[in-house]
Amino acid sequence: MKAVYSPLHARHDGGFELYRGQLVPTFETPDRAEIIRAAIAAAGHELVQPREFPESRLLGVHDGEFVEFLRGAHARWQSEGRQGHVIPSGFPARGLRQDRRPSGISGSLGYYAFDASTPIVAGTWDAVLAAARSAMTAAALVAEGERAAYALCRPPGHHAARSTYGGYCYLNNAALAAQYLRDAGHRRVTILDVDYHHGNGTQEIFWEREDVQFVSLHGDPETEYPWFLGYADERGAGPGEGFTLNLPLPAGTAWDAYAAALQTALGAITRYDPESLVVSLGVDTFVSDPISSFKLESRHYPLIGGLLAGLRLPTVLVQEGGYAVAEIGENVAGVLGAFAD
Ligand code: SP5
Ligand code: ZN
Repeated sequence: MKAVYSPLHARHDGGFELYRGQLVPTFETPDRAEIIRAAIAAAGHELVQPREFPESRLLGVHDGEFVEFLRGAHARWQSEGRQGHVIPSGFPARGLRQDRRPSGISGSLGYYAFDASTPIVAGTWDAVLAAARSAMTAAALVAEGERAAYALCRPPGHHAARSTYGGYCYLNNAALAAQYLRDAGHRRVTILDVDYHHGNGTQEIFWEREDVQFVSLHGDPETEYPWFLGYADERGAGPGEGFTLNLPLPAGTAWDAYAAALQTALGAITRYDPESLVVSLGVDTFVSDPISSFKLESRHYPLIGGLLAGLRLPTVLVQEGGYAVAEIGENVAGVLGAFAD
């Protein structure tokens, strides 16, 4: 299949995240994308560059002032004489005001970010925009008739919501792909999120919408990031009630229980009867992922691909997480390969 890739991803590099009491280099590194690129090229997928899009496309999913904040945050941090990377240090938790958007840099950061693991470095915006364009290009290819297309997005996107960022995510690539398909005339679109972590941003963006179904398999937020969303009782609201489905699974989940939950997800998608599918494709469900706790093995990713392809829907696959770098290429290529057969 066509795989959309931009070398601009590599400009997002060198950041540190707060992890268990220490500032450590981010797990989300440029070599992830380069290893995926090599593996899918070796498997015969055709690499294509992202297209240009008017930036107004971003506003179908994101708040305009949020986008401007992300674009300018690093330059502003530097112009105020600060060193290092842009990392927030305080958030509007319970009891603090959430209706104020402070004008200062620290208050703005706390307002827009929801964790301290998502640094902004000098090249972050270039990479973020390239990833968003990659997802929309893959959606355009599918809207134009491709059976499936893959966007090698880096940084990932599913934790980013309308006006918040975190979880290594800045703009929501999968949501932009789904909105692109809606704007191209697909009446109903499903986003299936198989990343280890709940796609809280995607869920929030489509929470009150009936035209985009959100279905997610993920580590139980009682113990797993992002902790504050992704529970089974979250089902959407207003016109969107019943169009969000969360299937949290316990740490340690291996293939049999995972496959059963995936069958439940596929059943819900079939009942919704969408015109196309967007897959938030994280492979941090892999047994040796350094920050996750499922036990899938490399031989299981072609089985996941086969089950997804079996829906027989035009499909956009969008790269999300996966931090076991040595195996990330094989695992992603395993999913993609099932669509060729
Ligand atoms: C896109 C994506 O996969 N983002 C993940 C961001 C996770 N960042 C915080 C990780 C905290 C992990 N806690 C370790 C729990 C070990 N069981
Ligand atoms: Zn993840």
